[in-house]
Amino acid sequence: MEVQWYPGQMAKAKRLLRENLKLVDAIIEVLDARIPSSSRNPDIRELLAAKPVVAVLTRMDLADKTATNRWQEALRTDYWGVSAVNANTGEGVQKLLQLLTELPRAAKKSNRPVRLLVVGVPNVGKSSLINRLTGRSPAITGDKPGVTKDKQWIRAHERLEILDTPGMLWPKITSTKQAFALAAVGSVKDEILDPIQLGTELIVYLSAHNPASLLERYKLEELSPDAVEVLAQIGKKRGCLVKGGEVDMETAARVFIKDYREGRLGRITLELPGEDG
Ligand SMILES: Nc1nc2c(ncn2[C@@H]2O[C@H](COP(=O)(O)OP(=O)(O)OP(=O)(O)O)[C@@H](O)[C@H]2O)c(=O)[nH]1
Ligand SMILES: [Mg+2]
Repeated sequence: MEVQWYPGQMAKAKRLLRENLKLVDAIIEVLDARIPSSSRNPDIRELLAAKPVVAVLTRMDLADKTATNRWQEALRTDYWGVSAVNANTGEGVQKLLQLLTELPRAAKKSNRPVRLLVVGVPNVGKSSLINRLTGRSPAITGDKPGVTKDKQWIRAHERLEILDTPGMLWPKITSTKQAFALAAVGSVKDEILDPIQLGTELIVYLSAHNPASLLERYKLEELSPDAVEVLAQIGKKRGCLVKGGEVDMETAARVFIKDYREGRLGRITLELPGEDG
């Protein structure tokens, strides 16, 4: 999990990104399949515009299948290519590799492999994806003419090399809805979150969009319109109690958020194409 972002850090991240962009032919922007819109960083659009960008939706195993298909379709207008993967198991990675080998090289005459940089907001699956694409093969150094010497390239395919360090993008938070989405999937620092607030917001969202996920997971008879009450019921079911039988609300909220993040409530996407990000 990344630290809180300050203007100085953002400027530094942007500078590093600008430097690394010069070295590559194309970019992979990693997005969380449950919040593809909120996990994009619009600040860097114009920076990336010079090279082809492939959107990779990670955590497809945690997202609604139909929603992921719709997102892939919708994102195709903005990206050179779009793919969805489970970066833990490798599902979808072969298809992505196939797509990546079709990328054009910036320097047409050279015979070297296509070079890629992976970018994305914190905790979105950048490192997992790089490991999946490269099969953890040993890093190869890029000390060839015209390439900065201290960069490590990892071979992903005979025609592909990936820069070993991903580019960190800061979450761009412009609305409470977006703050909620990024917090729900774990891309903002947990320490700056109020778990009870996030937990109750997630309950409000699920009560409206997917009440069955709550009813089934926690074996509830019905959902109270009061999210705090629902959180207390969840805490009871999950054994988050303090002496005297009272529910420990903060622990209940943390357990509930973890349940969502790990897919124990089902495959639930939090935003759909066309909604305001
Ligand atoms: N279920 C599931 N979990 C994933 C997937 N991709 C990544 N994860 C998990 O998400 C967490 C974060 O993954 P990382 O690869 O470390 O993410 P990152 O973007 O490199 O994170 P930072 O470097 O901290 O910004 C890990 O616990 C991964 O196992 C996926 O496709 N499905
Ligand atoms: Mg990482």
